Amino acid sequence: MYRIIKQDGKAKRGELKTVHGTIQTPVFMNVGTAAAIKGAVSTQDLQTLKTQVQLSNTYHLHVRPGDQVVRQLGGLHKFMVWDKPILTDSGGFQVFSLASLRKIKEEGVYFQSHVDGRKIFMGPEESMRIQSNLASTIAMAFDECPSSKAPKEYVESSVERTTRWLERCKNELNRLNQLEDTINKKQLLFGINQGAIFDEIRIEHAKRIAEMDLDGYAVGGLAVGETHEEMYHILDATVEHLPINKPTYLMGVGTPFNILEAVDRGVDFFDCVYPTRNGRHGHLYTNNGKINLFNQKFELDDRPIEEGCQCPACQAYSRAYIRHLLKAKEMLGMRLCVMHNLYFYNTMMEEIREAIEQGNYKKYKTEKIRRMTQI
Ligand code: PRF
Ligand code: ZN
Repeated sequence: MYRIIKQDGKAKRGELKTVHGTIQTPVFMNVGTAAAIKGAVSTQDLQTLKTQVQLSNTYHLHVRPGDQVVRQLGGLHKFMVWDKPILTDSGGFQVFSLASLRKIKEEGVYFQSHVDGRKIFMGPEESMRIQSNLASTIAMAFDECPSSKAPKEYVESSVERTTRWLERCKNELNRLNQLEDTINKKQLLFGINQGAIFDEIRIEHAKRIAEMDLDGYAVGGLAVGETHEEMYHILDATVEHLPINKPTYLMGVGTPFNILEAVDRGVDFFDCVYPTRNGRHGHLYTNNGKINLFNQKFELDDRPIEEGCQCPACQAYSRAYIRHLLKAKEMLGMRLCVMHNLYFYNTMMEEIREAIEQGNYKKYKTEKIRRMTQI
């Protein structure tokens, strides 16, 4: 059950109660694609980094180790030793970005595994069965994410198929949730809005899926090559047609700036590889902007990554030392950087929630952006 605690303009401060605990929103979900946070960060570490939700991927876990393996070991929570909520993405998007030789048909998608070239078929029912085997807290609907450059006629027919797929997802998950040996019988389903950068298609699709009474609604198909202005425009047009009393999730977004803007347009959930991927490359987020620890100027810098930061990296180590670790390709270097970045994101989300509660979100957003862009 989702409830709004406070609204400030369009910004929502909410909470989603699940069988794995309550999620305070707006929230950033930490990406552990293959049931692992890249950068040697453990689920125990995540507890100290204020992570509320972990995100994993249906496609990756189906290919390796196999969702049947995870199921036999008691589900993803037990497997990775994480008792808080987990959201699984449906596989659609990853199939489109990773797999080769894919063929999209009404029944689903035929493709070759990026690991061993094996031929695989995945449709709405398969995606739901895999996610049910993984026993995540929230399952995502199986969708197609058309390119931001796709012609309007293609996007129109693709979105219609995604709607039919959503109905099939809903029916299949309902069935699975009633089976005796299903691990998580309370698995939630979020639908996904698509429509590339065409307002009318987005709005009509939003209205269609809003009627389906799902547990939450995602806006997919953004941050795939369109401009930031186009993304904000689509959010402005679309989010108001999704049910306000359900959580809204902007998939795969984004920079701290994107998150601050999207919260202001009513988004509750986010996920993105930026903090982990950038951390592994020594790119660090601070309240005074991004820094690159490979830069020569940090060679003798004995200050922490960010003064006052309570993360495990900043509590103990200097920029100079972490820079050395990175240059020596020591795993600890990446690990410390990823931990700092996740802590930065999760702390920003905490500040966002606090600002909405106080009713001064706009002021907070303006000030945060000003600080982060000053250097
Ligand atoms: N669909 C799904 N997962 C996603 C996306 C999508 O459109 C995106 C787009 N940014 C990220 N992850 N299923
Ligand atoms: Zn830190």
